[in-house]
Amino acid sequence: MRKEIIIFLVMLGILFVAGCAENGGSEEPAPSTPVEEPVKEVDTGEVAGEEEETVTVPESEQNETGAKTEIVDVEIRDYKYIPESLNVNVGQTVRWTNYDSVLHDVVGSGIESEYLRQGETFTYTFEQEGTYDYICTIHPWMEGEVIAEA
Ligand SMILES: [Cu+2]
Repeated sequence: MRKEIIIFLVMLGILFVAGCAENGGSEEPAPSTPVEEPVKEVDTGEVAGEEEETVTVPESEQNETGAKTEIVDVEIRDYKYIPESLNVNVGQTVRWTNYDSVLHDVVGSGIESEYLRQGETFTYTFEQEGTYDYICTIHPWMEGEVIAEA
């Protein structure tokens, strides 16, 4: 009987030790909670990066508006100059484009283009301030003007 009691006590001791080992194992996940806090800091860093990307978009738009001031377009469409009256700064270049299937030209105030076929362009740079009236010599009722200001 003593041997059975000793074996019983030994088995109880093994179970007790095993229980302590399991409790010790269950305590290990607890330290994992502080690990989640550094992850939140990384998230705020990513948001700051997205804000920097949105700032770069307006810079490209500024470049586009700067390029538009170099050449100003006038359309020749349906026997009209569009716009009929145009204000530019001295030194700027105006580009006329004929969108009609018939010939047109741009003549007057020192401006003299060739006959422009459909899709052809004519450019003139206004070096002096003043009002430049011009017409189409083929259709003299077509009138336009460019006002160059210093
Ligand atoms: Cu014409």
